[in-house]
Amino acid sequence: MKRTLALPSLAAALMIALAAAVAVSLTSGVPKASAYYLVNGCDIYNEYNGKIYRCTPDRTTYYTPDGLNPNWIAPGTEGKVYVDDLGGFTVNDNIGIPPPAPFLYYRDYCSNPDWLPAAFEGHWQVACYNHDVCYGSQKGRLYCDVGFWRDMVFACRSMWASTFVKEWCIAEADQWYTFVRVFGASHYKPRQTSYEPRGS
Ligand SMILES: [Ca+2]
Repeated sequence: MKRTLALPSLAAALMIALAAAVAVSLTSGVPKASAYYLVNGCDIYNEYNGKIYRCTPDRTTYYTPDGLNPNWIAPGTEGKVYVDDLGGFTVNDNIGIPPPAPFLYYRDYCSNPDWLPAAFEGHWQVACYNHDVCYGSQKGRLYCDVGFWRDMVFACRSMWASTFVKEWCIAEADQWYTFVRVFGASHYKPRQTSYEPRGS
């Protein structure tokens, strides 16, 4: 009987050793700087998801997970943009669209599915509200999504928390940004009333 008990623990020890070896081989090629900030003091090697996030040149935010500088995406991008009477381009943000409802701190503006990690949802309510308002105002879906990323990152960096928690926050913001890029299109509709966004 003692032998049958010993075998699983030996197998477990071997698996742990194997996992450690794999972990070492995976991380050995990743540049690591002290305190996880890379040479320019702004780019980060994110310990939580193993990705590197590059600061924008003005250092106000990071490039999106799909490599865009949020500050370079103009209103109207990937949205409905019309040519006006004078030949210029306008975004139809105030053509028949009622103004948005004000932000209410006790509402939940993040309509996230259960399977999406949401440890920082409480920090992103303003980001979610702004994103809803932006979609409702038809300011351009990509423009709204990169703004959402910028708002979430801002909230992560503003938190009173350890570097690791901030990196965890940015890793989840990455997932949320990817989520709105993939699933946001059907929600990109003009606001119908001034009770929107409602939240829940
Ligand atoms: Ca929610």
